[in-house]
Amino acid sequence: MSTIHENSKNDQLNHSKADHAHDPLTTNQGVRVSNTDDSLKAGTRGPTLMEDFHFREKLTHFDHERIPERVVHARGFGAHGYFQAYAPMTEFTKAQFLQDPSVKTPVFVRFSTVVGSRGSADTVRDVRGFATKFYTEEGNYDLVANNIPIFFIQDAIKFPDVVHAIKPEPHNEIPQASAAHDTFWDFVVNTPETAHMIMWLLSDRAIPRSFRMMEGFGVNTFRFINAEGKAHFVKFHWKPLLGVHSLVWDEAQKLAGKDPDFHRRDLWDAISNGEHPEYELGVQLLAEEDEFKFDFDILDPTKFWPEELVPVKKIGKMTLNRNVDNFFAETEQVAFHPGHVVPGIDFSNDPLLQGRLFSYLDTQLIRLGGPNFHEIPINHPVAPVHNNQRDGYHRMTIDKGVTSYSPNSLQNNMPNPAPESVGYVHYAEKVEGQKVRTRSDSFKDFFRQATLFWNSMSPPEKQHIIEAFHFEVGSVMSKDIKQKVVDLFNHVDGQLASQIAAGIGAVPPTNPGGTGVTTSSPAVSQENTIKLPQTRKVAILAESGFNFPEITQVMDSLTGAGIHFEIISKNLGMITSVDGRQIEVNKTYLTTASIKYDAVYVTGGRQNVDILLGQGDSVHFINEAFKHAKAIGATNEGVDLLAASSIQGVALADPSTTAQLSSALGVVTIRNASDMNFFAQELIKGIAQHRHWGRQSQKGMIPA
Ligand code: HDE
Repeated sequence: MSTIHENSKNDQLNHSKADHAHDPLTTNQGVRVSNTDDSLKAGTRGPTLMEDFHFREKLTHFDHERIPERVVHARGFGAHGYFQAYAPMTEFTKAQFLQDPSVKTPVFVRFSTVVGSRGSADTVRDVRGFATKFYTEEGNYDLVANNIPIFFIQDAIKFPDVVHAIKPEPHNEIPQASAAHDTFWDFVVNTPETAHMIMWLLSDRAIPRSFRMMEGFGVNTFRFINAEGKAHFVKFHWKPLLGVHSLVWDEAQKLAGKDPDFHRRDLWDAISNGEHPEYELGVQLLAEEDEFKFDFDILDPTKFWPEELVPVKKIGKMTLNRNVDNFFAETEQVAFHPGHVVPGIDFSNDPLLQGRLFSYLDTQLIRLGGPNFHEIPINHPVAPVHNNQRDGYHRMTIDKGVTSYSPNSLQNNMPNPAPESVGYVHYAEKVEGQKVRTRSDSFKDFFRQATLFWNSMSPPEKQHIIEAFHFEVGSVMSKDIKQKVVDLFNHVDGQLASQIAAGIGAVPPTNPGGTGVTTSSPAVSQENTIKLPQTRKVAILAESGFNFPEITQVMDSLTGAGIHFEIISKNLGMITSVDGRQIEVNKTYLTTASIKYDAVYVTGGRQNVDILLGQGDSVHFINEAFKHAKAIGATNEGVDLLAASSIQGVALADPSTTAQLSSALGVVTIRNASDMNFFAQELIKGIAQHRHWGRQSQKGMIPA
């Protein structure tokens, strides 16, 4: 079988106008246009004439530029890349793209939020979509995943209900991109199967630091089928090589105003810088005979398979290495569908998955204007397409010949069905049953895994969940709904319910409840993730009067660790060191803020620090970074700015000591030192930690 090189898809997608950049402007009929700035008028001050075909065509096309946004996942951002398997997966699946480690299968990924409209902010609290299209040599395979491994509901027939409840309320279209309102929580308290998903939604998972630092989960149970027809149940995972990291809520909210494009900018910049995000594809495999081995139903999409029970086997790696050329043509027009599978991948009877198999094609027919959207370059497979489907809106293919039916003898019945050895053959699962509209009893445990998740959280993660309840449910108007939230989560954990009640003015449970589950699943806590300094971003606060060797030594060490930095100053332009050397400023306190960085460094120099001390913005920058638990470093006189801030509970380097490093809770300082490398390495360690939760107790005291 021929090998597909990622470039072949790239070439196919690259029929861009850029190739004709020097050709003159034309109409859509190819007629050259000599003036596109003035409409055709009867006299310079007279009326516009109907016969101005260029004007009419230009305006008509513009008037029709928008297509309906996706009903959910409207705001998204995509990138190209490739996938490579680690080793043949022949034992479990015959899918070709999972066999040969030398084959690079082209992919397109679209990350998204679920609830907000196309123009909403990136950093809202929400589930993130993580949809991947593999352009395999056997046809397109779509892994349409989310960054949370479970879902709100168990049956797809309830999807319109949960989406209507969480979307802005219908009478006033408020609030945008938020679950913090009455209709959503009304749905939750009346739908106890949502309890587990709510725990995840109110956890740090719903405010990721970056698309590059997010896991992906196929959520539904699928099947792998090998060449002998043997099946295994399978759950899909994406594991980012940079680890799983989140923002804090205050930061996420502020970013929504100061940089609504925070996540898309982060992904775009990383790929442009050659820091290609990588994710390992993992599978949890379960033999058919083990279907009933667990105390949850493996077809229930409100349950995950704890990794400690079913380990994740890493089977390949995806690298995202190319930004799109055109957002609309690629990211907006891409159409994913969990039903786009290739031989070797099949479905289970998960009732959410079964419903999804209907919905995606249906919604795309209206969104993309008819049945031919598979011909749009971003959706077109690299595998050849031959069938008897014809016509319809926007047909691109010019089909030849007289037959568009089967069987036919005029063209030897072509195109002929493929032999079973290569064609898609559905898994011959035996199915029997009465037609019923009821749910299996095995789906009726709504709370045990919610408790398991709660037990698995570290103390700061638990605290964040409680604060999220206080914000979300605290924004609900109905006292009755607020009380019912406490009652519902008392089924999960009595202490959790009491803590929720305390912040929202509700009555704590008289009989603290729970499920009795005492186990935990360490793999779901982000505290146990990979921690690296690479690709992190540091703000360097500096004004004229800094020490050139001091700042450049720190900058060099950061660069050496793969960390980016920006110089932030009162004004754009150049700042001058004590010995007259200049550095260019990247951002001012107006064009950026601490929330856009992972860490902050204050450099020394008496005059520099005296200016910083006189700027409320500089002090606020430090306070905010401290409150958000980020690494903070200062050298020499720079430590004075930290001393003047509201930082508490950590010792700073003493002016009387020489080159003695002080480092606690991610605050790293040194005075009277000439070699900065020692300091920089300690700061880099602090940056790699992502956040320093030991400051959690001081958080409430910091005015920022
Ligand atoms: Fe989707 N979902 N969904 N979903 N979904 C859509 O399809 C739907 C579900 C997911 O970047 C829609 O083309 C139903 C789970 C992603 O273009 C729509 C149910 C998971 C994306 C739809 C679910 C997802 C969508 C809207 C059963 C995680 C964005 C636009 C309750 C595994 C793909 C579109 C992109 C998009 C239906 C639940 C992931 C309406 C009926 C579970 C990542 O067809």
